[in-house]
Amino acid sequence: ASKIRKSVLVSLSSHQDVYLSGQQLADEAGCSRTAIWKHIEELRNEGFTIESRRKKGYRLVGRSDQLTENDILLGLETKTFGRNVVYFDSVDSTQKIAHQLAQDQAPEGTLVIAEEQKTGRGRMARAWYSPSGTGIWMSVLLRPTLPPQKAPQFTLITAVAVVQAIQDVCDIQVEIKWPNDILVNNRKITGILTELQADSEQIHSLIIGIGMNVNQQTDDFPEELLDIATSLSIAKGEIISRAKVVQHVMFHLERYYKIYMEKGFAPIKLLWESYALSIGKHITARTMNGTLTGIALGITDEGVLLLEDENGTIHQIYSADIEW
Ligand code: BT5
Repeated sequence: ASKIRKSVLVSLSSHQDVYLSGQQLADEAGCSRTAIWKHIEELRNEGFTIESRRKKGYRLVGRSDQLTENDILLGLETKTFGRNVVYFDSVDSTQKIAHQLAQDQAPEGTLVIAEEQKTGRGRMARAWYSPSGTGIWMSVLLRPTLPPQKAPQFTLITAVAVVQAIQDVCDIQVEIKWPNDILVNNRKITGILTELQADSEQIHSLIIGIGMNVNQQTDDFPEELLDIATSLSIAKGEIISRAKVVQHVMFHLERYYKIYMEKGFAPIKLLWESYALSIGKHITARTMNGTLTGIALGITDEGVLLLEDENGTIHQIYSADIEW
């Protein structure tokens, strides 16, 4: 049934300037006219605005900004990433669901996405604010054949993909703050959380969580985020299609994942550094083992941050929050 619905949607969206008769749609989808009528109703329930005119047929006039499977699939230009969509109106955390699906043998590229997260999470058990209707809260499942030490690189690969997706859709200036923040005007617009299931030799599953503020306006943020967070819509001054952002993130993530698996981290590292804010700056890094200050020299081929302190000692930092 969902295959027919997709076919109807594709027909309608590729002929938005004309009416298509029920018969035409039925022929293209290979089903009866009665079935078409039922699928049109279903599509309307999913938020598509479809006009119907007697004797003329149907025409797609618009869509609401939803993130259901069809919203994401229509216009998606990937081979595998985001092809299997698991959607929720509300969920505790898409990371948690993706971990479960990883164990249930879900295919690589599976995308778990929710309109709202009740207990969205950041690194080190911090909370990630994920209200309904305005953001993108999603987790992507990957199964690279790599040792677990490579996992942190995926945060950086994802950051590059997100930057390019934002540039495609919104054409605004964004920057990366090592390791997992994407900033606009020095405020956080996206956070990335890479988790894994692995043994000591090999990654079994990588779960990449991406939280993007898209259509929030200033009043929508809670007090404690007012000074540190922003959204694409605030930066751009218009409402942004979330489905389109998701499609572009999937496209670039798939592309960079392929480049990475074929050519290694070097090409990604170059791009990453071109978007990074912190390199060359005097920074403070708060790690689990204490605080370090010095100059951020760059990242290694493993994605580790190099910090040179005032004695000239170079420290390798695997995980930290940085400030400058
Ligand atoms: C992160 O952690 O930035 C990773 C966020 C990952 C969220 C995604 S959403 C889909 C998937 N499912 C999940 O449950 N999580 C992932 P971290 O670097 O630890 O930053 C967390 C900090 O960011 C918090 O302590 C707040 O200060 C701030 N913060 C929380 N919500 C925010 C928001 N919506 N926008 C900007 N900043 C936020």
